[in-house]
Amino acid sequence: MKTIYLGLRGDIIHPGIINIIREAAGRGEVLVGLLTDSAIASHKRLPYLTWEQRREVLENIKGVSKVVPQEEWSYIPNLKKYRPDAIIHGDDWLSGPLSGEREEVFALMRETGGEVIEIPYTQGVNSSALNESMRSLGTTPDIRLKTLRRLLDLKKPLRILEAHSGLSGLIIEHLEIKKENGLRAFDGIWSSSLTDSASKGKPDIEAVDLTTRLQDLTNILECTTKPIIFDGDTGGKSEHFIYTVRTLERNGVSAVIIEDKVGLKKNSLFGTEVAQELAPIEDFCEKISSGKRAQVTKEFMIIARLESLIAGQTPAAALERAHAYVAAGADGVMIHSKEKSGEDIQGFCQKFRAEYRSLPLVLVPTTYNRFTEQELAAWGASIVIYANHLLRASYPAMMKAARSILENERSLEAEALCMPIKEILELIPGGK
Ligand code: SPV
Ligand code: MG
Repeated sequence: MKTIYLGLRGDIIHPGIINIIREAAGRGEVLVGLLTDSAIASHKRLPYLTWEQRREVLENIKGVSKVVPQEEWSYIPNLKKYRPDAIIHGDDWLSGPLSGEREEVFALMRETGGEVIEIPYTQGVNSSALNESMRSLGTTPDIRLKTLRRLLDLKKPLRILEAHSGLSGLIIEHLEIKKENGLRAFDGIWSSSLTDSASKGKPDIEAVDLTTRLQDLTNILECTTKPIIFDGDTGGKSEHFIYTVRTLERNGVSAVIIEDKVGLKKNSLFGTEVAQELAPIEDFCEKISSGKRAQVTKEFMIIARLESLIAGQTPAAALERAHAYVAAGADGVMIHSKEKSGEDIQGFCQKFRAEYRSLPLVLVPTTYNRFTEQELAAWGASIVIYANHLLRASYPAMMKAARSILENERSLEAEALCMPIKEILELIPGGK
């Protein structure tokens, strides 16, 4: 009996997949190479089902003999490992992003004397289109909440961008660019206190109460499915923080980040002469552990934000606080700085990673923005947050249009600065 290799994502089973399994089974034993979460995460959005769940489904489909993990996006390592007599694929890879894979597979199979079977692609159904329509149906709070931890296990660093409205959330949800090694997209959303308050014309001093922050968050939740990290400011009093934690969990938020400042909170990037006062270590630890005790799910994360560098202290002082916060139950730490050189952050990361090999470490490179994500990951970053860029990009664009209307006493000239009405209607689901 010949062995026929079939590489699959297997998240959404549709008639096209049943067809290719049937075709393969007619030619021999079907060995399914089931892509692992990390193989998929490098190219496409994370599957809805875990690898084990997907394996269980596939093993029970008629015609499948065996399911093995395919750890890489490329078929090559598994073809070398299992040496099947043939590999089967839909002819959709004749052109487009998979054509490179096809060439590699042909070359290898020629070398090993194996066969490449191409069958006509089942028109009208494919996983990508189904994935897209599933996304439009949304997600559940439970699935969304867990996604951040799943992603943290799979790739570094996670790329998170700030949203302050449904519209900005839609950009993060849908924007993808094609790169040589697959599609590139954002992994999740930062709900920023700075941009949330600024979009309301208010200062970033915890003046926007949690209820109002959550109303805005609801707009983002309603039109997105990606995981959300919530900027919890100082977290308020421990007695109040426990309610915040539960409310965020109920809404499907994956993590809250709270900062160790006391008194009237000012934005960390604000150029004040007077340094913000840091919370006594024990008080902040108590807040973290109250939050941890209060949470209902095991996946929700409380991340402790260290403001030591902002307050003019050394990386060593920040590390001392990190020790205490982790011991109090923090699921990760964020280290912040407004130093452009990035030296202080790098110094902290080095010390931190020497002690905590895999504990999530969050960086917010607003000022030290010349470092790429890969460089920050090499320092030890698990998550990179672009904390305010959509709001800061939108304001000058709005100013330009407003100024043009004032200058010209009509909107003809401003038209070129604006997206066409048709496009904005198409952008919003159900808007047409
Ligand atoms: C925010 O986005 O509100 C933050 C990050 O807290 S920062 O503005 O850099 O302090
Ligand atoms: Mg903030």
